[in-house]
Amino acid sequence: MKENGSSEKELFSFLSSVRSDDLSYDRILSSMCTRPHPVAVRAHMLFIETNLGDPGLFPGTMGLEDELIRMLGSLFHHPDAGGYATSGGTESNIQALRIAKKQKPVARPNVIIPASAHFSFDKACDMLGLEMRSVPLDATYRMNPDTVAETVDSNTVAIVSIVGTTEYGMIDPIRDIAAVAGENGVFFHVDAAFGGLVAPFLEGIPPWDFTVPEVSSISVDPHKMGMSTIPCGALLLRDPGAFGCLNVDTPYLSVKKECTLAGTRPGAPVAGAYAVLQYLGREGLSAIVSGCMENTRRLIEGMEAYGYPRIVTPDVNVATFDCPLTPEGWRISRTRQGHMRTVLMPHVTRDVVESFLCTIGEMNA
Ligand code: 0PR
Repeated sequence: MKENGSSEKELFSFLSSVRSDDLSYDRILSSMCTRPHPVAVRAHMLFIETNLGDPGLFPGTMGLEDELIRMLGSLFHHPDAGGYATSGGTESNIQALRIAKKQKPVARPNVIIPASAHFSFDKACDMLGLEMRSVPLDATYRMNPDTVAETVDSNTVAIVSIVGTTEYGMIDPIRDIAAVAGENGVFFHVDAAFGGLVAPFLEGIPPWDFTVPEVSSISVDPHKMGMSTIPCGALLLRDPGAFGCLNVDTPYLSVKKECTLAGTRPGAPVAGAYAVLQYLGREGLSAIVSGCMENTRRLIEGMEAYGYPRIVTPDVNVATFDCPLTPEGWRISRTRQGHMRTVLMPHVTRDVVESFLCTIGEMNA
């Protein structure tokens, strides 16, 4: 640190130049985050100094968090679900597995996850001393309920399924896996970090949320398809009382117990998430999801016209291709199997898709 501070002008000219080293979302097809909605940014700034780690000091913000959870709960057909705003899918998944483990104290606990699971489960299992049983997917890149039934045993504390897989955009057969969880009395966590704000607005998706009675918990991230400011995730529990097993005493705070993983928690992104959901409503969110799905179909059609077939028809706005190209000026990613992976976020508009297809066409010529 310098002895004497910089001038504001000098400082911000430096910060602007650093920021310009970052890529612009315009040409990013590899991210599950997007430019936050303007109302999210405005709400975020209004709550910039709030700390939900000591909610008694910020009762207004705490009420907003409750309201956010209520909105998400009712979107998932259980307005009375318990929940809190996390820093994202990783924290939500860790917390869900902590609860599952505490609910079933066995000597050698294991968790069954699909091979498509996000790497946050590796972290969670490592931290919690859980054996991670990763089961292979079926030919459609979804978790296979029969394989889950063969893998579950008396030491299984949780089964995890995914709504909107990170790499291929698939929705697991939640009802069938729920049946296995139910028969074995096992905690069933649905990771809808990405798809939780997509699936409610799609036609013809089988029930996957709290309407399925065996679903114990759901992760959903407003900072992904909710266009909130980063970081805002949420963990919802069917039984709000189940959070109690995580409580620790916080004697000198304004509340005397805390079940969250983080201590200090920003209220600003919670306000951002609330603002987007309230401002857009179901109709607005549904229109955004329709646009993203339409663009996903268009990209698949365009890539196939150039001879690069889809790997699978995705349930949500993630498209993957058998395509070895590295399109210059664009960011795409590669799945573990080496397939080209694109995420059709709201910033990937129809014009962006056409421009990307032009690049592919030029490389193909
Ligand atoms: N569960 C699922 C299904 C996810 O896709 C992700 C993240 C998580 C959990 C973890 O969420 P957090 O990262 O919020 O803790 N999926 C993205 C991924 O790994 C996250 C991401 C977003 C990565 C933007 C890169 C990026 O530019 O691809």
